[in-house]
Amino acid sequence: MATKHSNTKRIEGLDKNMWVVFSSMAADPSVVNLGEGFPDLPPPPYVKEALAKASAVDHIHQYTRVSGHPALVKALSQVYGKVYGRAIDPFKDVLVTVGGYGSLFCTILGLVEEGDEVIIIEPFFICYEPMVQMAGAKPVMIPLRLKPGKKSITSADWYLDPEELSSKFTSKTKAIIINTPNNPIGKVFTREELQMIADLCIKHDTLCFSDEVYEWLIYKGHQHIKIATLPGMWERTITIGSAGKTFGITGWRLGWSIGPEHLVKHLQTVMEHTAYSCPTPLQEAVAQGLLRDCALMGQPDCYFSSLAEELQDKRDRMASIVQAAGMTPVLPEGGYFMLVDVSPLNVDLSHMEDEFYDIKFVKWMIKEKKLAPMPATTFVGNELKKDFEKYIRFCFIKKDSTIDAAEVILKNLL
Ligand code: IK2
Repeated sequence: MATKHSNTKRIEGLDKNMWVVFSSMAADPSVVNLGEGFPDLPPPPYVKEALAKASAVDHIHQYTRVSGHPALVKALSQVYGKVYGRAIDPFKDVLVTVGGYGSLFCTILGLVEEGDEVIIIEPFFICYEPMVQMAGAKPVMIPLRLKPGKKSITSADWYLDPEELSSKFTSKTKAIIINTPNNPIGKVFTREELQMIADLCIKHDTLCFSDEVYEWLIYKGHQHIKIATLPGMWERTITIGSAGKTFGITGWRLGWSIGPEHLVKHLQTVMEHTAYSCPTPLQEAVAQGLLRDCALMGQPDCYFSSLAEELQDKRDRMASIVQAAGMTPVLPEGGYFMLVDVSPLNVDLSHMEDEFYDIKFVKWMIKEKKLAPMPATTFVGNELKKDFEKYIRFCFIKKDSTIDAAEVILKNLL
C-alpha cells in the first residue's frame, strides 16, 4: 500500500536500471571496458585549452543565461545554420541542456501530456521509455525488422515496415522519437525512410523528436540527413545534440535542443524550473571548439569529419576481431557501437540464474573474461527481448591499446 514515504507513480518500476548495474561492473579497472559509450581517446586539445583559458576569467564562474550561454548558442546557430541551410535564431531556436539526456528530458516533459501516445522505434536509447512514462504518456513501440536470410549483416539490413509504422499512429499520437545514427544498431536512416516518417508526422499532425547525438559519426558511403530539413518538418521537430558525443567529452554533460521557437520555448520553461542553467566555463569552451570546427567544415582537419575517419578503421578492425573469434558483427553505418551476434559460440550458461541470454553472457564475459560489453535486451521492450538476447554491444571509440587488449581476450575466449 502506498504511504507518504512511497515513490511517485511516475517513477514506478524505474528503479531497476540494468544500465547502472553493468556500467559499474565494467568500471572495475581490471576489466577492458567496451561497455558504456564513451571514448578513452583524449579530447581535441583545443577544447581542453579553451576550458583552461575560460576558467582564468573570474566572471565565467557565475551563472549564465538560463537557456544557454550567449557564446555557445551563437556558436550553435552558426554551425547548424550551415547544416540546416536556414537561419537559426540563437536566442529562440536553441536550448542548452545537461547533455543529450537533458535535451530529451526538457523535450518530453515540455511537450508530452498525460494520456498522449509516443511512438518509439526499437531498439532505442534506454531513457526514452522512462521519460515518456514520467510524462504520464504511453510508449508505443515499433520494431526495426531484420531482412531475412542474410549472412553478413549491416545496420542497413534493419528497416521500418511502412504499413506497420502507419498502424501505430492514432489520434492520441503526440510524437515519434527517432534516433539516427541509431544506438545500438548503428543504422543511419536514409532520406526515403525519413520522408516516410515525415509524411506520417504531417498527415497526423505529430511532433518528431530526433535524437542525432552521433550526427557527425557517419562512415563512408552514408549520409546523415536531418529530418528537420525535410519540407514541413522544421516546425514540428526538436533535434537533440550532444557536446559529449561531438567532442568526446561525455563528462562535461552538455547538450542542446534545436527547433522552432514555438516548441523550444516550452523546453526552456522545463529547464528554467529544473536544472536552471548549465556550467558557464564548459559552455564557453564548447563554444570555442564549435567555432574552430565550423570554420574548418569541409576541410580534412575539421574534427566533425576527421573523428569519423579515425573511427572507420577502428570499426573495421573490431568487426574482424569479432569475426575471428567466431561471432557475427553487425557493421554499423554510423555511431560508435557494434552489435554482435554471440549465438554461433554456443556458450553454455545454463548454470547461471535464469535471465535473458545476453544478460548472462555479459555477466560471464565481465566476470570470467574481464571484457565488458553491454547486453542488447536493455535497448528493447518486452516483446522484442527474445529476438535480441543473442546480441551484445561493443563500443569501439577506444585507444588502439584498449582494442588490442580486447582482441587478446576474444582470441582466447573459449
Ligand atoms: N541519445 C543517445 C542515442 C545516446 O547514445 C546518448 C548517450 N548515451 O550513450 C551511452 C551508451 O549508450 O553507452 C544520449 C542520447 C545522451 O547523450 P549525453 O551523454 O550527451 O547525455
